[in-house]
Amino acid sequence: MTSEQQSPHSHEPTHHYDAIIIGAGVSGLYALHHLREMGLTARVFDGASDIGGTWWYNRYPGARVDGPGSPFYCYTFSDELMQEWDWAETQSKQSDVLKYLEHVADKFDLRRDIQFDTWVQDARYDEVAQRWTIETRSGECASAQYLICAVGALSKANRPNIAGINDFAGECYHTGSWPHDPVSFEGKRVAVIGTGSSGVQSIPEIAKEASHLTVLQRTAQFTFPAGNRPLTDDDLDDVRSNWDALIEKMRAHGGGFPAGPNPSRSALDDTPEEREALYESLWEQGSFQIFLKLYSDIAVNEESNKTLSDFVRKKISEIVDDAETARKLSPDHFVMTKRPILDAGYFETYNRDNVDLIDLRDDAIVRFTPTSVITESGEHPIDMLVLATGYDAISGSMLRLNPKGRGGVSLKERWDERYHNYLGMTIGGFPNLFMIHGPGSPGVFYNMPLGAERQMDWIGKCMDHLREKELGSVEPVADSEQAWFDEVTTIANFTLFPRTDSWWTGANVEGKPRYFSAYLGGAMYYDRIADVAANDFAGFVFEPVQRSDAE
Ligand code: NA7
Repeated sequence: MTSEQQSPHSHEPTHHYDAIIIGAGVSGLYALHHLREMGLTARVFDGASDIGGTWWYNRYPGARVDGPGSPFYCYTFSDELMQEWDWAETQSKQSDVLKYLEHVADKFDLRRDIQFDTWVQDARYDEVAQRWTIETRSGECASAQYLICAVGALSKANRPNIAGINDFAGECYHTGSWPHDPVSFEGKRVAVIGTGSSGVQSIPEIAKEASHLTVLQRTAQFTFPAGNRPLTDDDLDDVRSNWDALIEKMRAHGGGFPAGPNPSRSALDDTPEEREALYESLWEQGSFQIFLKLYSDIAVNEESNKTLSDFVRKKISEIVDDAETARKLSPDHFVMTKRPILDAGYFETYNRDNVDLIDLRDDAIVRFTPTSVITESGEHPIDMLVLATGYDAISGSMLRLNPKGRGGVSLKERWDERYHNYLGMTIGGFPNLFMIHGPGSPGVFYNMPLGAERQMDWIGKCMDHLREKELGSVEPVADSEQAWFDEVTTIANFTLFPRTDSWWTGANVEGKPRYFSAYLGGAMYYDRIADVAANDFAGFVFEPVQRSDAE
């Protein structure tokens, strides 16, 4: 018997639903809407005080969409929603995305089925009742046939374990749980740890206000100009009048963008001059479009990859005045194999007199004191510490929930060495549990609102199948999990991605299993899951509805 088995819920469930959804972010909101459309009862639980998930928490200065530009980072299920919403900029700022989600919640009256400020601390499957019971931190219990985990791929903060960090007495913020009240950097000496998307977006903004900024960089990053600009009425009219065709294009594209496939030629097919001209024009244009118009083999061929990384390193050396700083800022991994970043004047920020860069590879942090950070080269007095140190990504929030499946076995036990799953949505031994953007799915490699809709639509079909056939539970068999792992791994190993330490490979969190767990097959994923549904949900095992003796 596991330790989890010995601590059953303290209360009986007081509320019963068809489905419980954990998380009121982009995925959870759509899940609720879709289940209602199916005529099912559903309740959403979220620890935050309002909707938004990642867009609720990530309020750091400079926070913007750095994926598909607006208006394509959005839901597609309602034409009316598209027609009536005015996006302001191509790379929407956090507050605009949140306003959009608030509008969605109002328009579809979602809040009445969402319970905020409610942290779900336990979820257990009852094999006899074929239902999940969740328990909240305040001891409230509820049950449902289905558990939808919309817990976010980038939700559990990764906080560095550095000597003395808890003794630091100044203000300290993680970008992923930024205060709601404005934070002033005015006249302050600020240190930022981390140069991923959050660091790269916030560093130029902090530098404008702080008296001094020290950036503590562990890994230099490839970042590209965001090219953010206001959207004109013509831009929006154009999108609105072609919306159906654009949705089709997004659904056919590997990343869920309204673009055709990348040019089908290798970087090595062009002359150095032709390559330079292409890279220069993409750099000039900016935005995620850069990645959609690159040669097809940048992420799979070392030599092709080097042509682009050399180009970016050259750009860094041109932009950054101090040669030593430019050297420190020049990444040495394969470009694209860490999350590509879009920035607004990131490299230029290092030309400011009030900004210093410390390369932790040459000058490691020794410890924090109440008033400073000490690195090998000396002490740096600071008033504020910003942790832009990212997340225990992809698997972290599922493991934090740690549901208990058949026999009381916990997810932590099941996922000890690998994130066993089938289709990135289901887990053997955890019947009737579905993940959105979980390990094994395209997740963060896909336009996430669209990906959430498409996964949830499939989950709805699976639920329909159970209803029609009067089945009580569904879960994948071990062979389909193994085959799915092989498929995910084979596709990933065809690329350069697994060869770089990143949060995609679990390398950013000590003790995490180290392998590439996202499905990189692009649009093929949606064909795969559609085929499974069309073949009576091949690879799954179903149980009939259990009848109690009294019935
Ligand atoms: P990321 O991309 O994981 O970036 C975190 C950064 O923090 C990255 O530069 C890390 O270096 C660095 N880091 C993490 N832990 C430490 C410690 N202990 N010491 C020094 N530096 C550290 O997170 P973001 O929040 O920026 O972005 C997450 C995603 O959100 C983003 O990709 C978008 O999809 C939206 P490393 O590279 O691991 O060496």
